[in-house]
This record gives sequence, structure tokens and C-alpha cells, in this order.
Amino acid sequence: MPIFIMILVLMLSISCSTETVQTKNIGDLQLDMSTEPDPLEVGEPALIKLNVEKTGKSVSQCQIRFRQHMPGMEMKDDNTYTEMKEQADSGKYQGHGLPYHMGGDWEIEFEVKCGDAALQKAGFPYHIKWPE
Ligand SMILES: [Cu+2]
Repeated sequence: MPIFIMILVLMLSISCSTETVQTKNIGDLQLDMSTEPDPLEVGEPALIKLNVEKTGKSVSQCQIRFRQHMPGMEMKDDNTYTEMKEQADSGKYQGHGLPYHMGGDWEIEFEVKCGDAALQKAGFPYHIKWPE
């Protein structure tokens, strides 16, 4: 294989493995959200991943659920929540959401309850493109 093709393949594999992470702070918690697929796609359910940290350390055993909705547009699944499962006390939580039925401005809203702290909500805006 010519060297330039090898370099091209290498570059493609690197760019595919970089995931987009959105960060948000609520109280003293830092939430990092990423998705598979990345970016989100119309008509596809996605794996939503949330890492929870407090002053740089992962926070374990939180109860987290999320819903997906389009602000300004009422839809039947607006209040359907997905419970997230923690990956072996890692502070990394995952859950499969519902498919996104249309392109536009969505919000993925998390409800996070860690230990004795009060339940907190955090919304991540997400624009989903219509397929070409
Ligand atoms: Cu809609």
C-alpha cells in the first residue's frame, strides 16, 4: 500500500475516534456528555454517555435519568425518561434513548441525584441535522 494511502487511513481512523464532549457544571458536579452516534442522527436511537466528576474525581453511585425533547414543540415522549446505568463504579453512566424523529433543536435533560445532595437538573442543547 502506498504510504500516502496509509497516512490517509490513519488520519481517518483518528478523526473517527474523537468524540464530541459537552460539559456542564451543576452545583459542584461537572457533567461531561457524549453520544454514539456522534453526531446524533434523525431516526436513530443513541447511546447517551455521562461522566460525573467532582473536583476532578469521578462520582459513583448516582441515580441519573434523562429525557429528550424539543423545546417549543410538544411531543408524546417529552416526559419519557431513560434510566442510566453506571459502568462498574467508574462515574461513567450510559443509557439508550429513544430515536429522534426529526431534525432541529433538541435538549437532552438529565436529572442527577448523587448521595445526599438534592436532585439537580441539567439540560444539554443539541442540534440534530436532517439527513441530506
Ligand atoms: Cu419535533
